[in-house]
Amino acid sequence: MTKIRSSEITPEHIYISRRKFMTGVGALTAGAIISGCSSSDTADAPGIAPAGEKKAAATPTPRPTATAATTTSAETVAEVVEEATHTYNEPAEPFASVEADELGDPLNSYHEMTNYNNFYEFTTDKEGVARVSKDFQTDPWSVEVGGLVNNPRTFSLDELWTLFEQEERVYRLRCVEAWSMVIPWLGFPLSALLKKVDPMSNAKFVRFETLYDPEQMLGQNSDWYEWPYVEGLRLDEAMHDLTILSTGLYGKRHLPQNGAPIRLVVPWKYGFKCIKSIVRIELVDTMPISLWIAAAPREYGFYANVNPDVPHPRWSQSNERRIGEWGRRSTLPFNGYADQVAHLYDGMSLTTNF
Ligand SMILES: Nc1nc2c(c(=O)[nH]1)N[C@H]1C(S)=C(S)[C@@H](COP(=O)(O)O)O[C@H]1N2
Ligand SMILES: [Mo]
Repeated sequence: MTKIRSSEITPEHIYISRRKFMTGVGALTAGAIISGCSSSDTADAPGIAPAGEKKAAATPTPRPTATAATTTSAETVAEVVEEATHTYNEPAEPFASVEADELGDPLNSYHEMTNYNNFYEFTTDKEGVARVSKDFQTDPWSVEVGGLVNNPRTFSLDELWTLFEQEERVYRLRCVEAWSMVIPWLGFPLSALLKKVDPMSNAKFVRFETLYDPEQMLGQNSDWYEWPYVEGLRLDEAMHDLTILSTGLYGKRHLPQNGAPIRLVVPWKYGFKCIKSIVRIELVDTMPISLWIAAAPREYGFYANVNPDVPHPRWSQSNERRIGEWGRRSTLPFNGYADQVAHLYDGMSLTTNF
């Protein structure tokens, strides 16, 4: 089969490889898109090692050869996703249609993504989240969408899977703690959901809330934070095509530790914006106060755009540790998505609006 350089498929500097899946009929439209998000660790907390096997130390990876629109792997991933969509059963094996992101960085393993997590509702021990959250009940589930909208609506889990075309998006995830991963998410653009509820013209921000259930989420019994976890985006950030609601990863529906059954993914921002296990989405006219802003306003801003030039008050953000690699790599402005998103902040100081 013909290999096509990604640069020949799309004009963007960052090409996105996107696979679309028609959940209703299983028809496959292979578009050219994708790009990755994700990930994490506390480079600055020595002694914390990611779970999972180490990948061989970063061998230079060739520029990605893009997956043309008609490869077998696209069909395979479509089948896998269709099965997950119709039955909510995960496919036996984690599956992704590509091996690397658009920069050529290899995907992190399924094991790494599901065993090294931040989910403070369960525990602050990254390697303990998977165990502690194992029995978290995520079905039935519904997401209430309201506030300044013309068509407020509550979506069932089933509707979230069937009303929206599920896509694979490979994104880098960069935690504010200076670790990162490359993750093949499943999900759909947040804009698709927002269009269904029809935001009013005075809506300026989107506010997201995680489930509050201290009996299941024992971390919510701690007074250190104001629960439930809240995050927010400006409406134009929320409508940007890179912003997705994610229902799974590696072709499988989410496990509790990754924010089952549905979580936000905004690849150009620090990972804490990617709020997990969402139950409420509200369109509002004032900037939401996130859990992190409430806890430490000098350390965590509303925008939280990945920015190597603005240090966290307690550590540098100029470099990061990719989980599974030895050594460190430079952090890219907007986590490598500047060409697509920098314009959203034209005329704003990225230092005062951190
Ligand atoms: N509700 C909730 N969402 C959350 C968090 C959390 O503690 N609670 N942690 C955030 C942080 S700091 C990061 S880095 C990412 C980690 O996502 P992952 O565990 O799926 O890699 O989730 C974010 N979403
Ligand atoms: Mo994070």
